[in-house]
Amino acid sequence: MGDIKVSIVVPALNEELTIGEFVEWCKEGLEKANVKGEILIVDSSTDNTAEIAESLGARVLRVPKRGLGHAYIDAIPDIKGDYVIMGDCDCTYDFREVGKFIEKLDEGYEYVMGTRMKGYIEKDAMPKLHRYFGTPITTKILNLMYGSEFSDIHCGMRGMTLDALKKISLESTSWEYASEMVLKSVKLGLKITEIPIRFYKDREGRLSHLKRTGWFSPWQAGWINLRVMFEYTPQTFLRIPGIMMSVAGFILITMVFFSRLTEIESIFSLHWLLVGVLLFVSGLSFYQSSILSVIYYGFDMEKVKKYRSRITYNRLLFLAFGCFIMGLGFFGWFLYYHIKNEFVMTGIAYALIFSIVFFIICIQMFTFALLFQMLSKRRFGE
Ligand SMILES: Nc1nc2c(ncn2[C@@H]2O[C@H](COP(=O)(O)OP(=O)(O)OP(=O)(O)O)[C@@H](O)[C@H]2O)c(=O)[nH]1
Ligand SMILES: [Mg+2]
Repeated sequence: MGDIKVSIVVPALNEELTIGEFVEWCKEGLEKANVKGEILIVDSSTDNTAEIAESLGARVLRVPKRGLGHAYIDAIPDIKGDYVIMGDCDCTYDFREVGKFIEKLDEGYEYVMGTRMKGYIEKDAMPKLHRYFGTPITTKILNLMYGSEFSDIHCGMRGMTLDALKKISLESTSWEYASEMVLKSVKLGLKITEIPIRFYKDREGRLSHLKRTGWFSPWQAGWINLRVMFEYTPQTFLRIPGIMMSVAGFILITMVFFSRLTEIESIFSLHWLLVGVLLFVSGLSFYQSSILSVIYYGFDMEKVKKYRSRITYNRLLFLAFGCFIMGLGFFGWFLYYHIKNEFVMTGIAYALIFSIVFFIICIQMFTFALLFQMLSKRRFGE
């Protein structure tokens, strides 16, 4: 079996209407490409899909019905080829053209994305909502967030090397597998290309699973795909705003502090101090979360090592302790004058707020130190 070059891996859920023709298409595609391949149907059907597929020479892996993404995850240990071509078995993607994917993989590309948008879309094959709204918008958002140039992130027909698929280490169990694979291929620095494909409408009598689930399912699919985009790159939208907010907050807090110290009548009142605190504290947690996400995923090991060399558990704990001492200092200052003024709240209330600020930063630093250490240990084992 070791000489199998290509595995066509396709999930199936009650597709007896099309599975026979689909397997024939795959065989034709592999024959045209002149490669030895297998057709692996990841089946959760209750109809005759498995029997039909097997009778025509496909290999069937029976899995529980746990979503499209999960079907792919289940299949990985059973894949025998060096190349993997994925898609649906509803004869909407033209697997007779599987050779185009194999050619690109032979050229050294590790992830080959099909694109319907640059290829051919049969009339009524794609609902207008998907074609002109959902797909272009989510594709644009992903490109913006990940610096990529895909034209159709929801295209189900895609090819990759088995190594690339294993590196991608799919986690999504439902439709969001589509975005997860695409964005991870970028994050992992795989060699990527796109090829135009042909997309046909569903056969008479076949109702797409998306439609079977109800009118809300395209919206749900869009939403879970969007969610996953944010999940894998928090640093993209947290790092810079985090730095900007904490610097602005720090400047405001310092201004208020010095204007109180010199007792100059100024515009930097208590309200500005509160704005400063809000900016600083939220900016800091944005920044900290961005660092934690970089370490957790480890997509960019250079960056992980850079953080690791600059930030250490000890340094963070000392910083937290320093903030605690500062908090105590300000609190003592406040208490001394507060008692002296017979508990009348005067301008000394500022000292109380400064002490609260330091206590909050102390807690933030301490919890960050713990999470940072836990994740670094996971990643580096030290
Ligand atoms: N094994 C398995 N296959 C599934 C599951 N859900 C869907 N499939 C199959 O995966 C492929 C894609 O399914 P869907 O994303 O629901 O797509 P669809 O029904 O073609 O709907 P469109 O998005 O309109 O094309 C089809 O071949 C389905 O039969 C599942 O839970 N388990
Ligand atoms: Mg389909």
